[in-house]
Amino acid sequence: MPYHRITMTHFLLEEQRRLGRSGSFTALMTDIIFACKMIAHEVNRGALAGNHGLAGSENVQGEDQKKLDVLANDIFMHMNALGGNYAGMASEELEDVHVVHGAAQGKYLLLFDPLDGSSNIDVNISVGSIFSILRLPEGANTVAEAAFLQKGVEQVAAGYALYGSSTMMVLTTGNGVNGFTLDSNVGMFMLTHPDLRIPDDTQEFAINASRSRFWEPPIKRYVDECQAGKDGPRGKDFNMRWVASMVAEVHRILVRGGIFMYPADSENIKKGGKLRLMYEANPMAFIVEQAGGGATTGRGRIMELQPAALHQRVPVILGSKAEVERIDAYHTEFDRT
Ligand code: AHM
Ligand code: MG
Repeated sequence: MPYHRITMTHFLLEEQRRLGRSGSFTALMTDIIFACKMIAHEVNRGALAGNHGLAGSENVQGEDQKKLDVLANDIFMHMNALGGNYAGMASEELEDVHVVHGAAQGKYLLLFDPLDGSSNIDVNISVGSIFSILRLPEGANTVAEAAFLQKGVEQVAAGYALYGSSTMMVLTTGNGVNGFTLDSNVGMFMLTHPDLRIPDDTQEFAINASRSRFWEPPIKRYVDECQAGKDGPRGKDFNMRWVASMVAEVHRILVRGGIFMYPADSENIKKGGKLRLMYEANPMAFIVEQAGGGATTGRGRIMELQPAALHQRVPVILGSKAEVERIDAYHTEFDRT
């Protein structure tokens, strides 16, 4: 009976009561939920809305922006500024932090990637929005970049919206991970995936194998061993996936286990890696760890890195805990020799 389900708003209110949290957290999540519903609507309309293709501009990372990157960013900025819950925001699509002005300046900072995996938009493959919420540091009277440069372990909440065959939101506030599916008939997210836990046992890995010529030996060793299958050192066959959409990959791992890797390699290391620490790696690491998995650069826990810049990039390896520990061990062994 679908109408016996718990809505995301009621879930948040219940969690607020249970954990003795203030109502402001529920309010700020409401703004994010609105933004994601609007982006879902635009993504779903696809070519009908004339939203496909390039915007004709580049973002701060020198990447071509798609029309939907720009639109999703505008929606996220607008909806989250309206509620007055945030003191500042930072986005993959904006070079500098955005200070939210207004009488009731909020206590939180919002970092987001409004539309991750946007190379998939024009081919109708899943994309998503990723967000990370931090507290405005005590005594910070200016909302400059420095206020945002907090370690991942300081995150108050993190989540993503997945615009896939159904629209979902997955959220952690540091108390497990819960998934909600949008019932588009009534316009509400319903709790469908309570207490998501990443299965320990896995036989699936995700990596962009076209970059194998650039990989470091520990990554090459791990992938070679997976590919060797039953007759290799792992003694079992593995399967491979690559959606090129991190939200979709992380979601698959939350549901059926596995590992996702965008490691440092000899080519991307000049920039520090491919994925961005503050609005891609940290929120996903928080979610994955809260679901019982692990998240590392190969040489340390992602959430313990001290960020040096807003758009900093990092190597990312996350998923089933035993696999993450194995890859860490391969790096340690390699670095020792
Ligand atoms: P984006 O933020 O510009 O969309 O880039 C991030 C995406 C991730 O979602 C995905 O894992 C990766 O880039 C795909 O990279 P590649 O093009 O090398 O397959
Ligand atoms: Mg991105």
